[in-house]
Amino acid sequence: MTLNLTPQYHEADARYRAARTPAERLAALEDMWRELPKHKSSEKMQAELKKKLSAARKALQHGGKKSAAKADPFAIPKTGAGQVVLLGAPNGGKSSIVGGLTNAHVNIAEYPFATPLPLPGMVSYEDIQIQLVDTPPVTAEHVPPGLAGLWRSADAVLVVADLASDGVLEDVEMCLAHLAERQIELSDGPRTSPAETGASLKVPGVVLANKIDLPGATERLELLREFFAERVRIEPFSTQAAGRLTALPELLFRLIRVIRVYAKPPGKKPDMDDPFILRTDSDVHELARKVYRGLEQRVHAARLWGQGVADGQNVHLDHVLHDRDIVELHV
Ligand SMILES: Nc1nc2c(ncn2[C@@H]2O[C@H](COP(=O)(O)OP(=O)(O)OP(=O)(O)O)[C@@H](O)[C@H]2O)c(=O)[nH]1
Ligand SMILES: [Mg+2]
Repeated sequence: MTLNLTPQYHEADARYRAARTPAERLAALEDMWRELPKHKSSEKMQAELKKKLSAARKALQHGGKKSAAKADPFAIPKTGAGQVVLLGAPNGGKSSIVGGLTNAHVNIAEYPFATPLPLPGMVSYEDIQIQLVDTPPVTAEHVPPGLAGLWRSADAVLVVADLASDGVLEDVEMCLAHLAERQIELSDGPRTSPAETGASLKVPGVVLANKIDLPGATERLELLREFFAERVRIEPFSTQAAGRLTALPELLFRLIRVIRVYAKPPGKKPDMDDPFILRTDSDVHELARKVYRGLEQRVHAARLWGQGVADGQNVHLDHVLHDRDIVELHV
């Protein structure tokens, strides 16, 4: 019997193969484990995966005991609903964006190359947190080692363009070229791995055209649109405009392409404080997997309160869920 592996499994497998640190390896393996169908015909794969998981956990513990100086500063373990990584030329405003939305102690400076290492912060969006990673700048000649690994494993990449700079077109071209050199493309759709497309890894991404508040910025924005609109979405932005800053978390949420689903025990109120985070287009099966972790076969029916159904309607387990759906799983 052939195993029906999900696209998410293949994507996690690709991440596992590309992983450079124990933390990345473990995160990818955990995703593979979650995605692997747990039935008789996958027993061999389950056993192999368990072995790899246990080795990866040991490697991580071992690594943790070694001197902290050896920890890879470019390995940023994912936390929250998704990880968005910034990318841009010096002085574009990357640290200002992370500083404006999170409590991370970023270094914002008028001079370039102010950020030497990646630094994550957590952005609040309604009832979830999204990880936003400040990064050191890239130039045509130099990409800090380890940064490409972050782009590859990110749930989304935000290219920060500096509308105050006459070189903004070249800078965006340079960022896209660094990605393309590593077979990474920014997409307006879902993340797709080379295993499925046979081509580049597609990572959701947007160009944030920053400093729209400055004179001359509108003209440069038009130029950016003229040159890049067919390849990537361009959003004007300013860290100096409160309205634009407060709108950014929603853009991040759309970019990472997840939905929030609330589980409701039969006969009880749903837990509205702690949503389950699923990829967009997930079905009830996937929720069952998250909730029951290996025992999801026990779920045989579901009722739904949410988009496109009557309250409490019975739905099939392959019913596709939407953001903010409430689901009662029956075992
Ligand atoms: N006018 C204006 N200035 C901004 C905006 N965003 C950032 N700046 C300024 O731009 C300069 C650079 O900001 P940073 O956030 O340090 O830029 P960065 O991209 O992190 O720079 P590196 O870490 O050196 O790559 C600082 O002087 C900021 O105050 C904006 O939206 N409008
Ligand atoms: Mg910086």
